[in-house]
Amino acid sequence: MSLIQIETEKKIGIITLNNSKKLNALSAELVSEIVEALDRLQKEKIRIVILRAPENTKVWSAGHDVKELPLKMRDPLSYYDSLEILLRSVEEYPGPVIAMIHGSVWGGACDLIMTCDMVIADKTAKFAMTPAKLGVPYNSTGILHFINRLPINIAKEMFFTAELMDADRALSVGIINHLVEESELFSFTLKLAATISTRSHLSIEVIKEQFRVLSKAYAITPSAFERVQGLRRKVYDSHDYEEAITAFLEKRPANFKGE
Ligand code: KGA
Repeated sequence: MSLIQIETEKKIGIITLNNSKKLNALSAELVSEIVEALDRLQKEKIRIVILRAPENTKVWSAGHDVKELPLKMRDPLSYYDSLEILLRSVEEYPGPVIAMIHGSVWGGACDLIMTCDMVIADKTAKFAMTPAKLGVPYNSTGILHFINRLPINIAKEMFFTAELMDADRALSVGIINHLVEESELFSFTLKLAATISTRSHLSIEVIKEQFRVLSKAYAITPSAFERVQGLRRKVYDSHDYEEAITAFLEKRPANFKGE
């Protein structure tokens, strides 16, 4: 059975994450369905996609499937990790991908909505960036998604506290483009997409690609890159990483030692 639903309405693609039993955790299986859906919509020349969860869901997505993260000694967020494949597929979609948010958004799913081109939400929306809860050395492209979107002090607060940020604050710091009534969430998002669909697809496709290329135009030396990877490795080789993943699986708080 499919973990997502795909519809099209007025040449707008709508992908609904529909695995509520697993709180839409971004498992390799769910991710591959989303990536395939994006490929299919692209082939059908659908120029705008809305990414949503079912109505009345409490959790939009619980983030990376923690049960699929390596337990120790391996980079949990390397280039071919399913989350990373999904983020690149959203970034490279040749038209806007709009995140429509009702409910809480955790960790990798928070990175996903930061990677989407726009975010429309209602008051139930909440956002938490959780690697420090899980002892995860977040990856550099992921950090960059937040640097590009938020003031650095706000991004740091999200990463350092791993607390949920409510919809009003998320609007004020710029995570959310529009905060709308729950009853109007879908109609508002669809109307925004419909407006965009009257503009030049070609122009929008190229402008999106320019934003993508330019927002990544940070040159670092090979040794700086290797240093960052080395620092990250210290984290995923640590007691704290193994302890936090084990604690999640055992449904208990992690006991961090800082080593
Ligand atoms: N991955 C895998 N399983 C998950 C999961 C996740 N991210 N989140 C929840 N589950 C499982 C959970 O173990 C339980 O399984 C079921 O979903 C319902 O969750 O039925 P089981 O086998 O026991 P639960 O906790 O009972 O539901 P709840 O009480 O309604 O609470 C919902 C929330 C979302 C508050 C709670 O499940 C939660 O805190 N989940 C973890 C959210 C999180 O921290 N996500 C970040 C994942 O890390 C991540 O994306 C990265 C890469 N990162 O942070 O660096």
